[in-house]
Parts: sequence; C-alpha cells; structure tokens
Amino acid sequence: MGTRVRWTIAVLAAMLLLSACTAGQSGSGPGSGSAPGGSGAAAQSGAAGGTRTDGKQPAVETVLEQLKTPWSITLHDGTFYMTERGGTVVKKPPGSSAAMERQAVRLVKPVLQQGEGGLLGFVLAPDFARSHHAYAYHTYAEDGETFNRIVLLRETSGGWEEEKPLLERIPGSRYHNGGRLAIGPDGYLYATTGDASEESLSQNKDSLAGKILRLTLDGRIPPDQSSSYVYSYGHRNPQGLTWTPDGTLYSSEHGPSGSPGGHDELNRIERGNNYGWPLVIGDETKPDLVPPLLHSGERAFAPSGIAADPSGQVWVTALVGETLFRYDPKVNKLHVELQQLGRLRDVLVAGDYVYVITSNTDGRGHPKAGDDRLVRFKLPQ
Ligand SMILES: [Ca+2]
Repeated sequence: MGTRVRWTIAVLAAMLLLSACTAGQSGSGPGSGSAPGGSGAAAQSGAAGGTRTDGKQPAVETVLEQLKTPWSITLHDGTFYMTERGGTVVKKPPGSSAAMERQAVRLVKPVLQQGEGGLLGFVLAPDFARSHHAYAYHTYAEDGETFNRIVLLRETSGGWEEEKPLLERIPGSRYHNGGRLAIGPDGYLYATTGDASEESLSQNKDSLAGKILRLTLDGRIPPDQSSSYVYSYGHRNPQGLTWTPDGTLYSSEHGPSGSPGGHDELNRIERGNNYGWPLVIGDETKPDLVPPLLHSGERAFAPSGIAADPSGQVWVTALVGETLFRYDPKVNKLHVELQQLGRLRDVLVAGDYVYVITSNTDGRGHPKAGDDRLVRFKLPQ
C-alpha cells in the first residue's frame, strides 16, 4: 500500500472518529463510536471504508428542507412519503409548485419518540393506488415497557388512519429498535428488529427481538415458514433492507457499543441463518454462524437505510460516518460516494436519481439551515 493511500485512509479514519466524537452517541446506542484501531479487522475496514479516488462529490440538489428527524423515504408516482420520528408523514406531490404536507398518523397506540425510537419504517402497499394502504413500524409504551409494532395504515383526506395492527409487542428500548420495513420480491413484508438492548434475545428464536421478520401482508406467518415470523436471527440492530435485481437480500446492521465498538456490518440474508450477535463480531467465527460480507473494524459508521440500484450496486447511508457508500458486490467493497451533508438516514433509488435524507436534527448531529433535507443526485451511469 502506497504512503498516499495509507494517509488517505488515516484521514478518513480521523474524520470518522471526529464525527463519532462530535455526534455523541452513535446510531448504535450509548457509547458507540470507538477510536479507529490498528487491528487486522481495522485494516480490513480500511478497504471496506474506502474513499473516492477522484475526490469529487456528485452534484446534489435539495428537493425538500425543514424535515423533522426523517426516517424513511418512499415514492409513488412522483409523490414522496417520508416518516418523521415524532409520528408524522411528510407528503410531497410532484412538481416544484406543489407544497409539502405534514400528515398526521392516527394510531390506536401512540408513537413513543424516545432515544432511537419513534415512527420508523414505512412502506406503501403494492396495491396502494387502489387501496391507499401502507405499513408502518413504530415504538410505543405498554404496561410500563417499551415495544414496537407493525400496523396497516390507510391514507385519507385527513392523513393516515390505523386500519389494524399486524404484529405487536416486538421488544423495544431507548436503543436498538431496528425498524426498517420492505416488501420483498416474494410479496411478503419484511421487518428488521433490534435486540432492544438485551443481547441474549437475538439468539432466542422465540423472541421477536434481534431478527429479520417476514410476514404476510395481513400479518400472518407465511405458510412456507413453519411456525415463526423469524426469517433470520442473531442480529443486533439492523436498519437496512434491500434486494438486488438477482433477488439477493442485503441488510445493514449496527455493531456493538463500548469497547470493542464499531464492527458495523453489511450482511447477505438467507432464511434461517444465524448472523452471530452477540456470540461473535467482526471476523470471529463459530460453526453455523454466518459472518458479514464486510464490517467496519473498530470504527463505527452506523449504517442505516440501504437501496439497490438496477445494476446491482447497493447504496448504504451512514449516520456516524456521515457518508453515502456504494457497495459493489462484485468486489465486496464499499466506495465513498457522498459526504459533507452530515448524518444520513435513508436512501432510495428511483428513475435516474439517488435520493437521500439527512438526520442532523435527531439530537446527535449539527443541523445546518434547512436541515433536515431530502436531496438527490444523478445515478452514475
Ligand atoms: Ca453479525
């Protein structure tokens, strides 16, 4: 490795450390965001972290400003729907003259916005144009405890109404609520859940915590999945889900807090697999535990939303890392594509553009005028 390349990686590591320090707690929970280390894993993560070789940033346009801790982006026929963690949905119809609307979400059990919890994942139903249905994942309090639930919503002229709950009492906490929803190519609803700060739950297949769940669109266990919603387990705090055009499912996941910290992961998800938390991290192996495709070594970049593009590249947002990465499955590497916007929460690829939302108003960032923002840039050819 040439001196210049080593230096570039050292600068990147220093930037990430600075981000971690100034941002306080990472998206991974208390105390995460450890110093870059010199271990073999960290050396690997230098390759994983990467940097742009051309030093350029894409030309970024702001689509919307003044979002309040946005969490997920969806798009239907040119209209954006973005959840805000406090419990609202921002709707922006197409056209520069169309005003954005902040929609109320009326739920039977109110959103609990605390720590990393709140109104999180949101996905429109495949028949949304006809049914006006969407699915949402949110934190709530019950019996003095914190949980998460997945609900079916319907859009009305007055905002969103809960139609029915699909799955409740998913363990929750101030930290590690997971929360991403996506509908797979198989037509089922997938959800990521965190370990709710109780590590042992991730290995307990009877618990809904620390899992990727799969359910029918009306909330039942899929007929091909024996007797459980659990699709994969051994996760800590996964927050990204996407499928590449070949049908491969990827998920991003926050690694441990404290020491050793970092070890954020990108995983290839297959049904029934055990992804290791809390038995192993990083390059550690044990029989029947599936290692990540790559991990961040002792640095934390706290990956959140991910999205595949038509060519099979996977775009990965990072909160602490304040970077949009592009993962190239052919070489199993992350490439830095976009920085300088602060914390990034979710990404969407649609048409010729990559859309990203920032998360600088979440209490761990440094909001600039206009934050939080939805921005876009041209998908590289
Ligand atoms: Ca793992």
